[in-house]
Parts: sequence; C-alpha cells; structure tokens
Amino acid sequence: MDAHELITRNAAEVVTEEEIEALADDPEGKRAYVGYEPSGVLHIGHMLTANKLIDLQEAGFEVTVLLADVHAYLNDKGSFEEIRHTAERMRDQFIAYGLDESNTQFVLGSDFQLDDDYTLDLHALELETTLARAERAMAEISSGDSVKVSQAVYPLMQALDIPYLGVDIAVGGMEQRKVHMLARDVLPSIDREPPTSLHTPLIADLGTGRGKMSSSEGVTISMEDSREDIESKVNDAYCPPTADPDPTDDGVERDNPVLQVFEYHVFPRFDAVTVERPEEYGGNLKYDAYDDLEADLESGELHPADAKGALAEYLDRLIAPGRQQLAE
Ligand code: NAL
Repeated sequence: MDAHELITRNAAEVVTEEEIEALADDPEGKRAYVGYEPSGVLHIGHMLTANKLIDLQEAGFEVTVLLADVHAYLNDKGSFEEIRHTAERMRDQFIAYGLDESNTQFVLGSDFQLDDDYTLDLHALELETTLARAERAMAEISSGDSVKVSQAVYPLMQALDIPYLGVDIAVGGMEQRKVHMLARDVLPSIDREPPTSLHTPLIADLGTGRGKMSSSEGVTISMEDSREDIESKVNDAYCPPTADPDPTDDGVERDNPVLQVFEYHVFPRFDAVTVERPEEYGGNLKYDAYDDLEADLESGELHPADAKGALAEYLDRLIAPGRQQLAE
C-alpha cells in the first residue's frame, strides 16, 4: 500500500486533500499527533484513532500522543491529581495495542501548557475568538448543556497545541472537526500555520446501531473486557441480516456496528479474516478484504451469528495485549 493510501484509508475526511497529497509525497520524518483526555483504560474509540496512527507510522510518519491532562481537567473529568495518575496508565496500553514504541512520543499537556509563552498566546487566541464559536467547537466534545468558561478555553488550547507540538497532521475523530476548523481559522491571526487535519469516522453504538459509540453511554468495548464480556457484547450487537435498513422502521437511520467494527478495527490490523463455520453450514470462510465480507453478509451467504463469532475472536486478539498489560 502506498503512503497516500495508508494515510487516507478509512478516513471520513481530510482537510485538505492537496495538503495531504503533499505530505504523502514526502512522509519521512513528518509528525502526526492525536490528543486524548486521559481516562485510564483504552476503549474502542481510542483504538480507532490509534489504528490511523499505526497506518501513519507505516507510511513513515513520527507520532506524538498528547495525554491531555489539562484538557480533561477543563472538561470536568476530575481532580488534576486523579487525571495525572490515569494518564500514566494509558501510555503502556497504547504500546501494548501496537503503536511503534521507537517512534511514538508521549507528551503530557501540563508539560508545556502552563508555560508563560503558551499562556500569552492562549490569551491572544481568546481575543480572536467569539464565545459562540468556541461553544460550537465544543458541541460534540463536552456533554453538558451549558458550556463553562473552562470548556470555551479548551478548543483554543487544542488549537494552540498544534504549533506548540510542531505537528504536520492533526488526527481525531469527526467529533473533533470543529476544533480543527477553528484552529485553521484562528492560528494565522497569531502568525501560526493552519494545520492539516484527518478525521476518522464515528462508529454507531454497538447495541442499537444508532448515534455514536461512546464510553460514557451505551455499549462499548474496552481493554478491561474479558473474552466473555466481548463475546456477550458482540452477541447482543445490532446486526440486521441484510442491508435492510430498520426492522422497527421508526424512521431513525441505523448503521450496522458489527460491519463498522470489521471495517475500521479488524481489517486494518489483520491480513485476512477467517469466519469459522461447521462443515454442515458450509465450512470456514476466508476474507482478504472488508468489502467481500460486507457483500456476503448482505446477500445472506454469511449469517450474522457467524460474523459475530468471528468479530469477537478478532477483537479479543486486538485487546489481549492491553488486557495483559492492565493485569501487571
Ligand atoms: C485532543 C484532546 C485534547 C487536547 C488536544 C490537544 C491537541 C490535539 C488534540 C487534542 C482531546 C479531545 C477529546 N478533544 O475529545 O478527547
């Protein structure tokens, strides 16, 4: 796979295509980063952007993971001490998950975000940004109805981190896109380059196929899950036997989260996927590409129960090293 394909595969959006093409022409030594509010244990949302970081490392990029302790504090996630402690645990899990240790730099936000220069640059961005704009940028990141002043400062710090970390591509889920667009608009006002960004898709809630999978509500998968937990969550997942939209037909669009997890989590990390079936049901099926599995599920050749059995197996393989790490 060439660099451009590694960078863009499974991305929901890149901003801009021209900038990405220029990076793909000469990726060696370029730097990509993702920031995470530390939560201690990796869940499937972290794993989705981590897959993209692994792609980027394979394409020749160096990677920075920002453990955004100050951001988590501003977003009301606990005391600063607690957050610092959970940040420590995440580093080892990212490595267990498969990030290349020799080329991943982990940075704590508080290592540079409390410096004098940073603080003055932040105030300069505050002067350039309306509260309404900051609030809109946070709509899909903070859950409360009313945005606190701390949560309006949050996206400005996220924007400012990009030049401070010296990165060439900012990676995040689609819920981060408005922060990145804000960064593109306001950074030039303080003589900083607007960042190139790449956004990964949002995956639907495993149980219902509606909305987006999140750690705070609905069903998610985390590195703490046992094999049995994974089997039972995947077994209960929404997975209609055909592309038929919605059996309940209440007009709310649903995605098939089982297919999404195959597409965004399993196929990028395994060369091929084997679905085990007893001989009497046709024997094992082997897929080299996601599209073939999707087509078989939609035609009825592959039964949802068999697809789920394989999904639990491969998710378990992805999670096992992190689970082991947590147990140490
Ligand atoms: C991501 C987050 C926090 C700070 C960042 C700074 C620079 C780049 C990315 C960053 C976390 C993210 C979240 N906003 O919702 O988890």
